[in-house]
Amino acid sequence: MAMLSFEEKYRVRGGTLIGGDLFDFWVGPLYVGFFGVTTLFFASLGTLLIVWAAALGPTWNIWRINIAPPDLSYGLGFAPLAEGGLWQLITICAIGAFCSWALRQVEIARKLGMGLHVPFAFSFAILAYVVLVVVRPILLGAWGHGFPYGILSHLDWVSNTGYQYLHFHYNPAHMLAITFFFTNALALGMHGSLILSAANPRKGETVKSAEQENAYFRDAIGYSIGTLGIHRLGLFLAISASFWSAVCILISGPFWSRGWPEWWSWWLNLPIWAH
Ligand code: UQ1
Repeated sequence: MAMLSFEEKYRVRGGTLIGGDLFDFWVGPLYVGFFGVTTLFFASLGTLLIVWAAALGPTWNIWRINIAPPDLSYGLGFAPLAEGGLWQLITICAIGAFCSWALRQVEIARKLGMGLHVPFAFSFAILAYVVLVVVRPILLGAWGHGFPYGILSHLDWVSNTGYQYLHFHYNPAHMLAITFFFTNALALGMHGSLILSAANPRKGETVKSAEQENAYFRDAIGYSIGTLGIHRLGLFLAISASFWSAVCILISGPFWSRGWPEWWSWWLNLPIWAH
């Protein structure tokens, strides 16, 4: 593959977090790095363990394969491989791969003298996963509270866990998370369409600039957040969606074990209503 002219300029040694020059090179278009190697190690081992666990199960139907966490009776101990132990090892590999990937993002950003916004953003996705399979299970006292690895089975888990709290939409943190997901989709829809509209002028006309982008929104709603601002807003909305998702499941069980509709009785019990 031909190397782009700017790639050569930026392919410089250094900026690594550990290991010095160890693995500090490129293979084809990809940077390797110490954490590229650890990512590959954890991702490959984890995938092999998933295939092994699937082979122990009753089906190769991709929708129905299910790798369950240990039974609640194992508490926070290790379980035999075929009884959730593989789920535990797969979870360790997943966290190893995700954290390696985040550190790889840090090393690449450092090499290029960029900010650490990408690994910062990605860490919120890792946080949401770790809350589900590590933090909440520990607070509830058993690995069995983690979610099973399977396409349909993890959906069943979400559904069952939701109904356990009667109506999950009454969870205030869930409300916030959904609001951020929807607003994020709105912002990206507005941003993507605005950029494409500026990049696709009438036939024969030049591509439009940030001036027209700003003017469009000032005309439409009297306010433009600006070209840098929309990206700050997008990052804030996206990490907030992940953050409140993590909070909404973390508080369900460890900090609130009844139905979520009942949580709102604090509102009905305010002393300001006429009796
Ligand atoms: C916006 O104001 C803006 O600045 C010119 C953008 O940058 C290209 C945008 O993409 C969008 C969507 C907006 C409008 C957003 C708000 C919150 C008013």
